[in-house]
Amino acid sequence: MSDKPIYVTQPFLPPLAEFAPYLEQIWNSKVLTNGGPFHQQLEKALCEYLGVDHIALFSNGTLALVTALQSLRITGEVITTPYSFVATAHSLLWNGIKPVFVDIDPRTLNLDPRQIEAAITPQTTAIMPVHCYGHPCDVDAIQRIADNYNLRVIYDAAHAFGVEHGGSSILRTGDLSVLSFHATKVFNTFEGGAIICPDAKTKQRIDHLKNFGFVDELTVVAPGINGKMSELNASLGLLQLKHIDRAIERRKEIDAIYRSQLDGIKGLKCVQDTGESRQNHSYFPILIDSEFPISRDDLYDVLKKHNIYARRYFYPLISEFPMYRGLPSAHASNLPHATAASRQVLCLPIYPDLTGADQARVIKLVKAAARRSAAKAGKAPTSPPVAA
Ligand code: T4K
Repeated sequence: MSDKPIYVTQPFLPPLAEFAPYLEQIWNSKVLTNGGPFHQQLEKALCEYLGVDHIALFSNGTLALVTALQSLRITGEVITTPYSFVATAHSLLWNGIKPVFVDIDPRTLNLDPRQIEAAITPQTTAIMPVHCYGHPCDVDAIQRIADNYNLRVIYDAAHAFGVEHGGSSILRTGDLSVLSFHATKVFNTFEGGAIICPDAKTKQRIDHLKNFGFVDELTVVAPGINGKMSELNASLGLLQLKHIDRAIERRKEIDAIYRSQLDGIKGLKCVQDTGESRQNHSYFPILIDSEFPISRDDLYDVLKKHNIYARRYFYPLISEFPMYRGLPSAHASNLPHATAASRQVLCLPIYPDLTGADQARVIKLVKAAARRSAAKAGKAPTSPPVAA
């Protein structure tokens, strides 16, 4: 196996020389954290870029989720999706809240609003949906239910940096939205995250909560956590913003090539957008069903054997992990669409530095796997033949 490894993603990093002046400034000022100048500049710059009113930066998306729930004093039960990264539900457990899993819409892979009402109980206080792969949830339907039942809505928008819906930021919907700036995300600050909130008062409460609950030197108003973003991460964020449009543009090109090459292969479906007016192409998930000549796991293994590390996001479902599977809502019979998607999904490599040749390697292997296995099973090829 001599081919170089290709991972599901690789962080975008600007030229190192461009980062040096930021580092110099940090070294000279010796202001490393606690809301320094880069932190303040990045909050302002992100509000402008994303088209939102208030943003509170965090050291990662998970602490931002935990704090978002605290800031709205959410308790009891929260309705959420099992088809996500574990951090979504973990943030509920960290707050002593019971997650109630509701199935996804098989077309969008997001929380299905039609299933939410049946899961509401007197203990329900909020809904935590996820804009999975950066494709917006049905925010209008979710808001209608929330308004009817007096529930709060906190979006896990970890995948949704820069995504717009009807010409406006998707982060403006619900009560709060939470972003992740982890290395694997469209916009990264190494580690990082943020809460987007609609008003200054909520932002102030969030800012207290992420700084141990300190209001001033002598006043602590809540048992807050240390969730602050450092100056190093914030300065990188400022630099990343200069490159982000080109990075998303490059993702769009890669996405288009996958679709043109893979769409139409029997048993393989490229997950579609949900009608967003601006996409970010954060992931490239395909669904492999029984009409494809090999299983999703066999395809994963074939790629791995050739040093291509596609990922099964999100398998297993959150509801299948030991700390959740005892919940009544975690039963597979309650979650048929999420269960099916988690067994079919494979996320193919997509990131700005993925070369055309590397992407061609991925596509060729997917097509060849389908063709060879079909031949072995005596089936007709499911895709146009490719050179060996
Ligand atoms: N909500 C949702 C819906 C999320 O998806 C996430 C995170 C969160 C909340 C929580 O946000 P954070 O607290 O993380 O800010 C990764 C990420 O660690 C995680 O951030 C992400 N979601 C999740 C979907 O994926 P792993 O365990 O799959 O990551 P890992 O280390 O296997 O990385 C994947 C590939 O990326 C590697 O094979 C190579 C490449 N990579 C990764 C890192 C970390 C690099 O090239 N460089 C790197 O530094 O979880």
